Amino acid sequence: MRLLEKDTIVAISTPPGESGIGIIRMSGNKAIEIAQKVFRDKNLKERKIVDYSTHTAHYGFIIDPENKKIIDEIILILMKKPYSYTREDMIEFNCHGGILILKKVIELLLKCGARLANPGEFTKRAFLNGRIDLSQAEAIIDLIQAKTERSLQSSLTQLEGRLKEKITKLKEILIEILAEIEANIDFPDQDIRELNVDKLSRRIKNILEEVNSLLNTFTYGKIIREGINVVIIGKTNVGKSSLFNALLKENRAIVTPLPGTTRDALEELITLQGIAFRIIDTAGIKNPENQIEEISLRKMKSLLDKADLILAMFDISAQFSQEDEEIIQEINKAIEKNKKVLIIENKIDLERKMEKERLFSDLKIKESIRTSVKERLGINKLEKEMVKIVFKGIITPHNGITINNIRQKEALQKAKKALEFSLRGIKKNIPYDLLYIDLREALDFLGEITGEQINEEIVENIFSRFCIGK
Ligand SMILES: Nc1nc2c(ncn2[C@@H]2O[C@H](COP(=O)(O)OP(=O)(O)OP(=O)(O)O)[C@@H](O)[C@H]2O)c(=O)[nH]1
Ligand SMILES: [Mg+2]
Repeated sequence: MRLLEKDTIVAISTPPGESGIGIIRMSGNKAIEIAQKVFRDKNLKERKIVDYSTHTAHYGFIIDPENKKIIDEIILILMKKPYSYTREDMIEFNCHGGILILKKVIELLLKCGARLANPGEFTKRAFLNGRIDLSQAEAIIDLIQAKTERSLQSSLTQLEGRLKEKITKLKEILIEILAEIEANIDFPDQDIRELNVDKLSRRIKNILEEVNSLLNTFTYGKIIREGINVVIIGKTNVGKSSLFNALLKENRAIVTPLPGTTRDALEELITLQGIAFRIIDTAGIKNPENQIEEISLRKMKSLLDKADLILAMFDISAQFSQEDEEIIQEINKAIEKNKKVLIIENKIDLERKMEKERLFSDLKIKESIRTSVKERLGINKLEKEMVKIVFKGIITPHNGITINNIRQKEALQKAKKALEFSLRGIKKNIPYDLLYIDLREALDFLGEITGEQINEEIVENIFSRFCIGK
C-alpha cells in the first residue's frame, strides 16, 4: 500500500479551549530531531533526547531556537519506536492548556520540519505499521465516541483484537483448505491425493456457521453503539411531554393542560441498563392552528420513519376520537415496517372513558402498559419493557465479540455468499480450480475485515472519521 508516509506529523491531542494541560503529539522519523531543536532542560541546557530511555518524562522548556525565547514550561515524554502508539518515534509535549500557547508550540514545530497531522493520522500509522488491524482502528473511534458502558465494553473487546483473532482463525482454516485443493490441482493424479469431499464440505460449513453467528451480532452491536431512537406519539394532551420528562427525570419539556403545547420535537438521551435511548417528544397529532398542524404532522411522520421504537400514548380518561384513530393507523403502518411499538394507556388515575374494545379493535397489538404519568405509576414497568422489546429476537453475543459497523457486515456477507457458492459447487462436482477461486474469494473478503485486503479509499474513509490528534 502506498499510503505510508515518511514525514513527521504533529497535532494538538487535547480538546480545544482552556484547560490545565494541553498535549501536543509528534510522530515520525524526525520527531526526536525536531524536539531536540526546541527542548531545553530545567536549567535551560540543551540535552540529547535520543540518549533518554524510552517512555520517560522530562521536565523542561520549549524555546524558540531563533531568538532563544521561552515559549512554555513543559514535560516531554519520549516513546521510541517501535514501542509507541504509531510504532514510530513519538514525542508528547505536556504544555500548559490554552489555545494560544499550544498554537505557538505547534507553529514552532512546523517551522522545525513537522507537518500538521490529518484526522486519525496517528491511528492510521498504527494500522499501516501493523500495530493494530482495521477492526481495532474502528474500535478506537467507537471507544472515543462511546456514550454508554455497554458500547465502551464492546469497543474495548474489539480493541483487544478479539474480532481480529476470530477472523484470523477462520482464515487459517480456509488457507489450509486452499492448500489442499491447490495440491490437488498441481498433482491431479487421483491415486496420490484425493480430496475427501464430505470432509471438505463439513469444514466449509463450520466456517460458514461461524460467519453467520458473527453476522447475527450486528444488530446487537448497532444497538449498543448507536442507541435506540424512541418516538413518543399520541394526540394532543395525552401526556407525551409529561412522559418525556418522567423518562428524563427532569422537567425538560413544557407541560400544560392546553392542547398543542409542544410545537417542535424535543430530543434527549437516556440510558437504561447500559443502552442509550434517544427519546423524542413530538407535537400532538391535532394542533389548534392548522398550518402548524400540517408541518408538525409531516415532521411526526418523518420522525416515525427514523424511529426504532414507538411509544404510542392514549388518554383513557377521554373518549376515543378521530385523532386516536389516526394514531392507530400510524402504529399499524409502523408495525408493517417492522418497527417496535409499545402501547401506553395513560391517565389511569382518572375515570376511564375510553372503551378498551374500541381502542384495540383496529390495533395490531393487543397488549398495553397502563400508566399514570402524573402519579408516577407504571413508569418503571415501561422502562423495563423498553429494554425487553429492544432485545426481543436479538442475539446477544456470548463471547462479547460483535460486528460493529456496516463495512464489517458487508465484508462478512460477501464472504458468506462465496462460502455458500463453494458449497453448492462441491455438490455439483465443479472442478477444483473453480472451487479454489470461490474459496479464495471468501478468504479475501474475510481479509477485508482486518484490513489486509482493502483499498486505499476505504482506509481513507475510516480514518477521516477520527478527530485530529488521534
Ligand atoms: N390526571 C392525569 N393528568 C395527566 C397525566 N399525564 C399528563 N397529565 C396532564 O395532561 C396535561 C397534558 O400533558 P402534556 O404532557 O403536556 O401532554 P402532551 O401530550 O405533551 O400535549 P401536547 O404537547 O399539547 O400535544 C397536563 O396538564 C398534564 O399534567 C396523568 O397520568 N394523569
Ligand atoms: Mg407536549
